[in-house]
Amino acid sequence: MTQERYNPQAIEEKWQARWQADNSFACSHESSKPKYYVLEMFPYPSGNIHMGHVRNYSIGDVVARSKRMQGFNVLHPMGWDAFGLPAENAAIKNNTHPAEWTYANIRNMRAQQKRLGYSYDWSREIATCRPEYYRWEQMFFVRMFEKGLVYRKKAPQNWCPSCHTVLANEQVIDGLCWRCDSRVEQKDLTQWFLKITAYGDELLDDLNKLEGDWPDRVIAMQRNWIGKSTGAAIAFGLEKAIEGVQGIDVFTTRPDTVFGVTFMTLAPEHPLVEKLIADYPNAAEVRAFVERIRNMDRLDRQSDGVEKEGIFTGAYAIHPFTGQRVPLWLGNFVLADYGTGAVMGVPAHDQRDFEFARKYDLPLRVVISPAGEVLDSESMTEAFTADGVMVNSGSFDGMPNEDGKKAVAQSLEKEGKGKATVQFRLRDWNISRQRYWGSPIPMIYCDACGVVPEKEENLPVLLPLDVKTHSDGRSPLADTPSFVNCACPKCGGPARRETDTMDTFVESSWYFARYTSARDTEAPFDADAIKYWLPVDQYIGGVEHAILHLLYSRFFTKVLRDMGFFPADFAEPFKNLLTQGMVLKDGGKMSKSKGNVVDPTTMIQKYGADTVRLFCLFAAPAERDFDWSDSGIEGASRFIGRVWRLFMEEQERLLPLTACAATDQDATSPEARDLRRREHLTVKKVREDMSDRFQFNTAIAAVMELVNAMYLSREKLSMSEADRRVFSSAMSTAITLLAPITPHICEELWQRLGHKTTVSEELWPEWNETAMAQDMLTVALQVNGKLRGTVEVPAGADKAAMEAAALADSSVQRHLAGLTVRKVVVVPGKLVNIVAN
Ligand code: ANZ
Ligand code: ZN
Repeated sequence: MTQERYNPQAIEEKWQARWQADNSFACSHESSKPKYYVLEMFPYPSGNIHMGHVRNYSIGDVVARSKRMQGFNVLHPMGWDAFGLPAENAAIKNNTHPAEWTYANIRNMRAQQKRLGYSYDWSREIATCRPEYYRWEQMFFVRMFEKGLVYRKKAPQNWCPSCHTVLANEQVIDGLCWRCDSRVEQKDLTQWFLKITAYGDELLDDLNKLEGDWPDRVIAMQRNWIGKSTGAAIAFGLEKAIEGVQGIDVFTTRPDTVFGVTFMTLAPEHPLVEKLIADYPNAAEVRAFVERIRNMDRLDRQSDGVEKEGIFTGAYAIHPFTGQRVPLWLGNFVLADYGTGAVMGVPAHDQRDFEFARKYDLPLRVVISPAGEVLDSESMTEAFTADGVMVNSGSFDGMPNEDGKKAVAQSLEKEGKGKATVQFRLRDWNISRQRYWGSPIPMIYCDACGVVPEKEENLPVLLPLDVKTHSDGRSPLADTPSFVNCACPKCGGPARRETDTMDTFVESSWYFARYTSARDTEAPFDADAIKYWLPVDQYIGGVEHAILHLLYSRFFTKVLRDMGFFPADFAEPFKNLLTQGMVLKDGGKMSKSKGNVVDPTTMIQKYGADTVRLFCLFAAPAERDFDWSDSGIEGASRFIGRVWRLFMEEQERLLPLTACAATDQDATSPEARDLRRREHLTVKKVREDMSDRFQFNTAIAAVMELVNAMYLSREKLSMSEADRRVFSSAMSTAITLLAPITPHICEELWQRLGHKTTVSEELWPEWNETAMAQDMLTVALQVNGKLRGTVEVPAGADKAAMEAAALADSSVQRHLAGLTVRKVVVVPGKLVNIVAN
């Protein structure tokens, strides 16, 4: 009899069509079931999905499908992070429109996702470039402006002098313009900022709530990015007064070292530099230094490896305690936008200052001493940064330096020369992009009224689509009069629109909430839907988004809560976070340039979607990287083939049972009890691995063992009704447990079993402790054919286990004393005879 061949293409397309026709995965918040919201980070519509996407979405889909099978009402949506620079670049290159390029890519990628059988509620699909979406973002912006959470300020931008355009960081390659190779300059432009720093403390404190549910590493990165430092602001006077300037403030985390100051270092961009050098003969040299450092990369300037460089300004400050003169220097390592942009130099106790002082021959002054030891500033080879006792510090001498931090700050405060402060590394969020393909910033400039937000009832400010992109990347908005010219919302007079668009990270900061109310045209969110669905129970994505995207989403959550869109007690958007590992090839990243990209579509054509999904989940634990391998995907394919074959070969044995349907009364023979025990053990293992730990790989391995056990039990089980029930129950359990992972073949087999409903609607079985209890057998133990004792072994024990049990028996050991074992004969389930002399 020829057996029907497994044809994944036909089976998968059949079930995908069925799910679509039945709207199988649509959900509503009007449900009495407990909810579960699982979300994968939505993709940028770049053109094609890659293996990293497949892994990400396959993990999400297993979670979604298995939670449904555990009785949850599951929200599992998908959408498109559709604004952004690549669309503009592609449009320039291929002479199309960014919108056309974007929508074509969305169509393509959506079809690929559907071909992978993901259980999305497609009725909630969103694309952030659609006015139905970004109109709400503009409304949030206006409301944030009204609450004082939005402001304008000058900030340096990458500027190409020959293209006359601002460049995104990605368009600056080794300091040169990506198009014309001109050296990129920094140019100050007025930009819009969101005041994320207003939420700095809350963003930091609420990380405690995520402990245990987010990867420790991600929490640490968030903490670090927010970067709260406790210390003091200290005011240094100036030797020569500058009009209107009291002095120069520094921020320090070590006020206890204030007596060790031998110089001060300002950022080259510090606003007082020009005034300080006004009468200095070397002013021109200082200006040249400033120019050079300003054009250095910000990150480079901060990194430890970068050579410290500085220049003397000719000016002096006055020490707040000693009244001594302190030379004022500029230094490349001092950042203009951290603290006050000025640092008190304490070379004996700060490593950077130490290196700086050695390089420019500035004096060291030891003011913290390790207990019972005297440090010699001459012979020090590095700064002493540990704790100790204050010395050379006037009335503070002898004080432990930890106490000194507070005492110095208090003393300064009394004198009006400083105070204890905290400082955040977190900066306000610059959301202005001098780009076309983004959401317009809904602000208007009126000669009479100044800067005015667009009226809410006039939103959205539509991004005009009938424009041509400029080949140099300049935004066409500025020279589109129908866009720029408008009426002032306040006085009705002629006014001009802002032509910058928003950073695309703004769209991705609130999309997770929009899925709850994706088709609402009256409001951004439906209050009931928000209350029911949020927070996201499980968020899944790449660790590359561990800082900014998550931080911005957390910020928006708090802002939207304070605006009344989210419940007042709502704090965090993502309850659990899984950062999945990468899919590598030969240990490296897949990339077009290396030519080692494995294309999901090719793999689906060759093996089917179920096999691709299975391999992505079986290859490694979800957080870890794995290597794409031909043998791995072949292995996954073989396993699916084994399930298919077993089913086909055993069709006349199979009954249309549900999972775990066989009872104690059915499992009468030891073989039947064995298979049923294995069945229940598998249910337990899979449920534990998949519900709390997301150990898909070990869960799959457990089902593989069950399938092996079914192959082995075929000969041992009879065609009695009871044995058929036991076998069929095990088959239904395997299908049910595999359904979230390889849904198509499971639906097909389920239907062929004779079920009228889909396996997607099944509930996962519960395991049964009594079914898992092992049958114990009494085994006779012989030494040279003579009975020397008995031992209890589990019914399924193999030869090796029985031999080991026999050799461990104390009576056997006594009779073997002084003899050498020559041979061990094992009769499974009955007897072990040890031949020795
Ligand atoms: C004197 C001092 C003595 C410092 C000492 C440290 C150790 P975090 O933890 O990052 O907040 N600093 C302040 N403003 C700076 C700026 N704009 N650019 C670069 N460095 C700056 O570090 C704060 C410390 O970094 C401050 O404390 C200051 O150096 C420096 F034994 O002041 B400290
Ligand atoms: Zn006006």
